[in-house]
Amino acid sequence: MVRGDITAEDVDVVVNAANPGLSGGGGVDGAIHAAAGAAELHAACRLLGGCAVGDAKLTPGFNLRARYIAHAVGPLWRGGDAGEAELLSSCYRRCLALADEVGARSIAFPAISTGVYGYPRRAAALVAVATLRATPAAVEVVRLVAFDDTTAALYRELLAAPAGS
Ligand code: AR6
Repeated sequence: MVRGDITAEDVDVVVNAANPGLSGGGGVDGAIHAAAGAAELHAACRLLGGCAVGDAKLTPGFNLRARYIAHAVGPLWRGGDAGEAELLSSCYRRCLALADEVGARSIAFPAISTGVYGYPRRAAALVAVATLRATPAAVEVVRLVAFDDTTAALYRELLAAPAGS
Protein backbone atom coordinates (compact mmCIF):
# COMPACT_ATOMS: atom_id res chain seq x y z
CA MET A 1 0.00 0.00 0.00
CA VAL A 2 1.00 3.61 -0.45
CA ARG A 3 -0.42 6.87 0.77
CA GLY A 4 -0.96 9.43 -1.99
CA ASP A 5 -2.59 10.52 -5.21
CA ILE A 6 -3.29 7.66 -7.59
CA THR A 7 -2.83 9.85 -10.67
CA ALA A 8 0.91 9.95 -9.93
CA GLU A 9 1.28 6.15 -9.79
CA ASP A 10 3.86 4.67 -12.15
CA VAL A 11 2.00 1.45 -12.93
CA ASP A 12 0.57 -0.16 -16.07
CA VAL A 13 -3.06 0.14 -14.95
CA VAL A 14 -4.63 2.79 -12.74
CA VAL A 15 -8.11 1.96 -11.46
CA ASN A 16 -10.76 4.67 -11.42
CA ALA A 17 -13.82 4.76 -9.12
CA ALA A 18 -16.36 5.55 -11.81
CA ASN A 19 -20.17 5.71 -12.17
CA PRO A 20 -22.38 3.50 -14.39
CA GLY A 21 -22.56 6.18 -17.09
CA LEU A 22 -18.75 6.52 -17.14
CA SER A 23 -19.62 10.19 -17.36
CA GLY A 24 -16.94 11.56 -15.04
CA GLY A 25 -17.42 13.11 -11.63
CA GLY A 26 -15.57 14.26 -8.55
CA GLY A 27 -13.16 12.49 -6.21
CA VAL A 28 -10.71 10.14 -7.81
CA ASP A 29 -12.70 10.20 -11.08
CA GLY A 30 -12.28 13.98 -11.34
CA ALA A 31 -8.58 13.76 -10.48
CA ILE A 32 -7.98 11.06 -13.11
CA HIS A 33 -9.86 13.00 -15.79
CA ALA A 34 -7.90 16.16 -15.01
CA ALA A 35 -4.54 14.37 -15.06
CA ALA A 36 -5.21 12.10 -18.04
CA GLY A 37 -6.74 14.85 -20.19
CA ALA A 38 -10.45 15.42 -19.65
CA ALA A 39 -11.52 15.84 -23.28
CA GLU A 40 -9.78 12.70 -24.55
CA LEU A 41 -10.86 10.59 -21.60
CA HIS A 42 -14.48 11.74 -21.83
CA ALA A 43 -14.52 10.83 -25.52
CA ALA A 44 -13.03 7.40 -24.86
CA CYS A 45 -15.50 6.72 -22.05
CA ARG A 46 -18.46 7.74 -24.19
CA LEU A 47 -17.60 4.99 -26.66
CA LEU A 48 -17.85 2.32 -23.96
CA GLY A 49 -21.62 2.65 -23.46
CA GLY A 50 -21.59 2.64 -19.68
CA CYS A 51 -20.59 -0.06 -17.22
CA ALA A 52 -22.55 -2.23 -14.80
CA VAL A 53 -22.03 -1.97 -11.06
CA GLY A 54 -19.37 -4.51 -10.10
CA ASP A 55 -17.80 -4.44 -13.55
CA ALA A 56 -14.91 -2.46 -15.06
CA LYS A 57 -13.87 -1.28 -18.52
CA LEU A 58 -10.54 -0.12 -19.92
CA THR A 59 -9.50 3.05 -21.70
CA PRO A 60 -6.01 4.24 -22.57
CA GLY A 61 -4.22 6.23 -19.87
CA PHE A 62 -3.65 9.23 -22.15
CA ASN A 63 -1.46 11.71 -20.22
CA LEU A 64 -1.08 9.49 -17.16
CA ARG A 65 2.08 7.47 -16.70
CA ALA A 66 -0.23 4.43 -16.66
CA ARG A 67 -0.88 2.82 -20.04
CA TYR A 68 -4.49 2.02 -19.12
CA ILE A 69 -7.27 3.19 -16.87
CA ALA A 70 -9.68 0.53 -15.58
CA HIS A 71 -12.96 2.30 -14.85
CA ALA A 72 -14.57 0.26 -12.07
CA VAL A 73 -18.10 0.97 -10.88
CA GLY A 74 -18.41 0.27 -7.18
CA PRO A 75 -21.71 -0.12 -5.34
CA LEU A 76 -23.48 2.71 -3.60
CA TRP A 77 -23.67 1.83 0.11
CA ARG A 78 -27.28 1.02 1.05
CA GLY A 79 -26.70 -0.39 4.52
CA GLY A 80 -24.87 -3.60 3.62
CA ASP A 81 -27.74 -5.94 2.77
CA ALA A 82 -27.99 -5.07 -0.91
CA GLY A 83 -25.10 -7.20 -2.12
CA GLU A 84 -22.57 -4.41 -1.68
CA ALA A 85 -19.69 -6.65 -0.57
CA GLU A 86 -20.03 -8.98 -3.53
CA LEU A 87 -20.31 -6.08 -5.97
CA LEU A 88 -17.25 -4.39 -4.49
CA SER A 89 -15.29 -7.63 -4.55
CA SER A 90 -16.32 -8.09 -8.17
CA CYS A 91 -14.79 -4.69 -9.06
CA TYR A 92 -11.40 -5.80 -7.75
CA ARG A 93 -11.60 -9.16 -9.54
CA ARG A 94 -12.66 -7.60 -12.84
CA CYS A 95 -9.79 -5.10 -12.72
CA LEU A 96 -7.26 -7.88 -12.10
CA ALA A 97 -8.73 -9.83 -15.04
CA LEU A 98 -8.51 -6.80 -17.32
CA ALA A 99 -4.93 -6.17 -16.23
CA ASP A 100 -4.07 -9.75 -17.14
CA GLU A 101 -5.83 -9.44 -20.51
CA VAL A 102 -3.53 -6.58 -21.54
CA GLY A 103 -0.42 -8.18 -20.07
CA ALA A 104 -0.01 -5.59 -17.33
CA ARG A 105 2.64 -6.15 -14.69
CA SER A 106 1.35 -3.61 -12.19
CA ILE A 107 -1.96 -2.10 -11.09
CA ALA A 108 -2.98 0.53 -8.52
CA PHE A 109 -6.40 0.69 -6.85
CA PRO A 110 -8.10 3.56 -5.03
CA ALA A 111 -10.48 2.74 -2.16
CA ILE A 112 -13.43 2.16 -4.50
CA SER A 113 -16.86 3.26 -3.16
CA THR A 114 -15.51 4.82 0.06
CA GLY A 115 -16.05 8.44 -1.00
CA VAL A 116 -19.29 9.74 -2.49
CA TYR A 117 -20.72 6.19 -2.57
CA GLY A 118 -20.50 5.97 1.22
CA TYR A 119 -19.09 2.47 1.74
CA PRO A 120 -17.67 2.27 5.30
CA ARG A 121 -13.90 2.42 5.10
CA ARG A 122 -13.09 -0.62 7.26
CA ALA A 123 -15.62 -2.87 5.53
CA ALA A 124 -14.36 -1.75 2.12
CA ALA A 125 -10.71 -2.30 3.07
CA LEU A 126 -11.55 -5.81 4.28
CA VAL A 127 -13.18 -6.63 0.93
CA ALA A 128 -10.27 -5.14 -1.01
CA VAL A 129 -7.55 -7.01 0.86
CA ALA A 130 -9.41 -10.32 1.07
CA THR A 131 -10.33 -10.24 -2.63
CA LEU A 132 -6.86 -9.34 -3.82
CA ARG A 133 -5.34 -12.08 -1.67
CA ALA A 134 -7.82 -14.68 -2.90
CA THR A 135 -7.77 -13.91 -6.63
CA PRO A 136 -5.12 -15.60 -8.75
CA ALA A 137 -3.62 -13.14 -11.25
CA ALA A 138 -0.53 -12.83 -13.41
CA VAL A 139 -0.01 -9.17 -12.52
CA GLU A 140 3.07 -8.88 -10.30
CA VAL A 141 2.48 -5.66 -8.38
CA VAL A 142 -0.87 -4.74 -6.85
CA ARG A 143 -0.86 -1.43 -5.00
CA LEU A 144 -3.61 -0.10 -2.75
CA VAL A 145 -3.50 3.70 -2.80
CA ALA A 146 -4.87 5.41 0.32
CA PHE A 147 -5.79 9.08 0.01
CA ASP A 148 -6.34 9.62 3.75
CA ASP A 149 -4.80 8.52 7.06
CA THR A 150 -7.74 6.33 8.10
CA THR A 151 -7.61 4.25 4.93
CA ALA A 152 -3.81 4.04 5.09
CA ALA A 153 -3.95 2.74 8.68
CA LEU A 154 -6.60 0.17 7.74
CA TYR A 155 -4.56 -1.15 4.82
CA ARG A 156 -1.44 -1.38 7.00
CA GLU A 157 -3.32 -3.27 9.68
CA LEU A 158 -5.04 -5.70 7.31
CA LEU A 159 -1.96 -6.34 5.19
CA ALA A 160 0.11 -7.09 8.30
CA ALA A 161 -2.40 -9.73 9.41
CA PRO A 162 -2.11 -13.24 7.97
CA ALA A 163 -4.57 -14.04 5.19
CA GLY A 164 -7.94 -15.20 6.50
CA SER A 165 -7.54 -13.75 10.00
N1 AR6 B 1 -6.04 9.41 -5.44
C1 AR6 B 1 -6.39 8.35 -4.66
N2 AR6 B 1 -7.55 8.28 -3.98
C2 AR6 B 1 -8.39 9.33 -4.08
C3 AR6 B 1 -8.11 10.47 -4.87
C4 AR6 B 1 -6.87 10.48 -5.56
N3 AR6 B 1 -6.50 11.53 -6.33
N4 AR6 B 1 -9.15 11.34 -4.75
C5 AR6 B 1 -10.05 10.77 -3.93
N5 AR6 B 1 -9.60 9.56 -3.52
P1 AR6 B 1 -14.74 8.66 -4.69
P2 AR6 B 1 -16.70 6.48 -4.96
C6 AR6 B 1 -10.24 8.57 -2.63
O1 AR6 B 1 -15.77 9.58 -4.14
O2 AR6 B 1 -17.02 6.54 -3.51
C7 AR6 B 1 -17.38 10.10 -8.60
O3 AR6 B 1 -18.06 11.30 -8.79
C8 AR6 B 1 -11.31 9.08 -1.70
O4 AR6 B 1 -10.75 9.62 -0.53
O5 AR6 B 1 -13.77 9.20 -5.68
O6 AR6 B 1 -16.47 5.13 -5.60
C9 AR6 B 1 -17.70 9.05 -9.65
O7 AR6 B 1 -17.96 9.63 -10.91
C10 AR6 B 1 -12.09 7.81 -1.40
O8 AR6 B 1 -11.46 7.09 -0.35
O9 AR6 B 1 -15.41 7.36 -5.38
C11 AR6 B 1 -18.90 8.39 -9.08
O10 AR6 B 1 -20.08 9.10 -9.37
C12 AR6 B 1 -11.94 6.99 -2.67
O11 AR6 B 1 -10.93 7.66 -3.45
C13 AR6 B 1 -18.65 8.42 -7.59
O12 AR6 B 1 -17.79 9.53 -7.36
C14 AR6 B 1 -13.18 6.87 -3.51
O13 AR6 B 1 -13.93 8.07 -3.46
C15 AR6 B 1 -17.95 7.18 -7.11
O14 AR6 B 1 -17.89 7.21 -5.71
